[in-house]
Amino acid sequence: MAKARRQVAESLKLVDVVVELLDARIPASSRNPMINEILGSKPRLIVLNKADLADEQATREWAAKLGTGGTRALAINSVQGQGMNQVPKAARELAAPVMAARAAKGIRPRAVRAMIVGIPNVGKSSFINRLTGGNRAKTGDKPGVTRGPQWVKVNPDFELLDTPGILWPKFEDPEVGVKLALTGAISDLVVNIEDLAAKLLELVTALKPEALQQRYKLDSLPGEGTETLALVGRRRGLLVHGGEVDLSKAAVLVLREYREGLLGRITLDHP
Ligand SMILES: Nc1nc2c(ncn2[C@@H]2O[C@H](COP(=O)(O)OP(=O)(O)OP(=O)(O)O)[C@@H](O)[C@H]2O)c(=O)[nH]1
Ligand SMILES: [Mg+2]
Repeated sequence: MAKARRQVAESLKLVDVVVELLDARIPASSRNPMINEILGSKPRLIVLNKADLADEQATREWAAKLGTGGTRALAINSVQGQGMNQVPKAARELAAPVMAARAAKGIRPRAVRAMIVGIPNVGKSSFINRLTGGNRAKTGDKPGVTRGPQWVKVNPDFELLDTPGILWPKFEDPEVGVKLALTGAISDLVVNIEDLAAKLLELVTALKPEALQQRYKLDSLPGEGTETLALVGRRRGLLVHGGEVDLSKAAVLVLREYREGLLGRITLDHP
């Protein structure tokens, strides 16, 4: 974690703007709690990525809440590209004061430079690839060609640092840990997936019960996650010998369907 922070701090010196990627389904939980300390006063564009999987109204509220006091906030989908075309313009506007100060000192104009930061799996690589149209920096086929940071040109006025900064999320709060695991920032291998799926079902029962009832054709929802998980497993015929529900298979199914957006667009953090 300390190493990742040091790398971000080093890269920060090279850029005019930071693009902070958050998961639109969990804008609070996917934020590094030290972010303001790490990024300081550098102009910042907050990008709510995976907006296609999040509740639209909640995303609008989050964008309004986060995009204040010199920080801009945009909602995008890095896979399909929705919202992406606003990024270079927003970065240029954020960097305008710095660019003006450079010009006033007689420094030759150059493209606005930005770096991407975000937690694991938030979509940093997808974002860079989509923004640059896969036009990544050439590294050369001879050793010794690459010296210093690699810049990827988005357009003549906007360049991205090729290496995204990884910022670890906060694990201490169990509620945050669950949300990070649900959205894929923490590997399923380090959590109990039956507990995780049960927790998801409890969250969705509270937020969008009709989505669960429709998806799994359930007349009523028990409220207790493991019981709901058993109902889902029975509905889908995931049984072991003796007719008991295979909770492990049911958990894998529910988690996959949530992550693919099949339960609907559900935001787990509320502004
Ligand atoms: N639905 C949806 N999926 C996305 C979006 N952006 C990225 N993904 C998916 O999220 C997963 C992680 O994306 P990456 O771009 O690899 O994320 P990353 O931040 O580079 O991950 P690390 O390098 O492991 O830290 C992939 O399966 C992407 O296809 C998005 O806007 N919408
Ligand atoms: Mg990546």
